[in-house]
Amino acid sequence: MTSNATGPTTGALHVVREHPLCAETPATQLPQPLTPAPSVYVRSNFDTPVFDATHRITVGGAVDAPLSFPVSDLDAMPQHAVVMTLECAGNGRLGMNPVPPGEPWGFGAVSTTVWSGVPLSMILERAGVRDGAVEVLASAADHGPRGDANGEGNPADVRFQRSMPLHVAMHPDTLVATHMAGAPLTEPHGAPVRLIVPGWYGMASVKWLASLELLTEPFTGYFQRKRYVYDTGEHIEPVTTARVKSMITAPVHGSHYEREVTVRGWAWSGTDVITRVEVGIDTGSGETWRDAELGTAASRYAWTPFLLPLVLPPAATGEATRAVTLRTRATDASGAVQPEQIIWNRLGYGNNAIRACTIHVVS
Ligand SMILES: Nc1nc2c(c(=O)[nH]1)N[C@H]1C(S)=C(S)[C@@H](COP(=O)(O)O)O[C@H]1N2
Ligand SMILES: [Mo]
Repeated sequence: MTSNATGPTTGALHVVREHPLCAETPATQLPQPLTPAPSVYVRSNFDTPVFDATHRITVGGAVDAPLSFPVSDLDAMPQHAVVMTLECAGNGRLGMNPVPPGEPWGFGAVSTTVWSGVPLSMILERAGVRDGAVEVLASAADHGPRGDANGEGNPADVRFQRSMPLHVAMHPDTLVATHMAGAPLTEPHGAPVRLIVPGWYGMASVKWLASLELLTEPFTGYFQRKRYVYDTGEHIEPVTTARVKSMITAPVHGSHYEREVTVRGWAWSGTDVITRVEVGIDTGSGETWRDAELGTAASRYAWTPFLLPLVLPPAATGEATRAVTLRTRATDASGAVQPEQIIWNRLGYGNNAIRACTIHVVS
């Protein structure tokens, strides 16, 4: 199991790209139920926008009464906190073959933390959603040139914008968030205000939120139809909910262990709760599967811990070590199971395939 992309681990983050900042949670921090705030992964498409203290959020489109209010107004509204595992749709891209274009993410573009702020539904209700509205479009303050926005060789200035269906926007856990891990958002995570969309891959959680617009037709902008889409070559579909997935955090791939080993890790799904994690154990004579014990997740949207203590056979006579391959397969309550093979797509999103971890048993 290669746990991280290549690149330096500078302090709390494992940097994949410096400008704009794209950085993974280091493998050493992934065993934590709540990722320490400085180690929450960062994915930014453009340089961090500059806000002034008077930053206002506007709400328009198919509403009864368009709104414009300063971010500070959010503090006076009812607050709601959600513990959530946030994963970049590109997490695990390096595991694909051939590796698709895009940020070279290893397996650390996933973190779990507490997000808090005001339910988006409250703001939309204040504006009054009109009949006929089907989506909410969130527009951010960051933007930059994209070569493929208007066809080949015709770069255009593109703003970060994503939409979601109205029912997702109205879900009580979808937030206009101002805080992460109990502290005001830091710049890389979208200060002063961002969306948090539980159950969806990270791209829906628009940072540096500037405006909300109720649409009567589905949005077809760049980040909805050209990026964050599953492109199979024949068919293009926007990326939405996070696929069922699991990750072994111990033992560590490539390391040496004594015969008693406890397999531990996390399983999560944007669709429903985790109901089963199986561990595939291959000590050299074929793989056998055993059910791991599930622990309690911090919330419906947070990863579920699993563990399975094992006593592994010693190295064969004359051998110093025995190679043991471990794999995990998670299932959620909707019946979704991690696939054996990667579901390859041109832009490399949603890699939730079963992954192997090989260890060496000494004695
Ligand atoms: N405005 C804006 N919002 C954004 C992005 C961005 O580039 N600009 N990146 C998205 C993606 S792809 C992910 S995975 C998450 C990452 O959130 P984080 O950096 O707080 O971990 O932010 C999303 N929101
Ligand atoms: Mo992402």
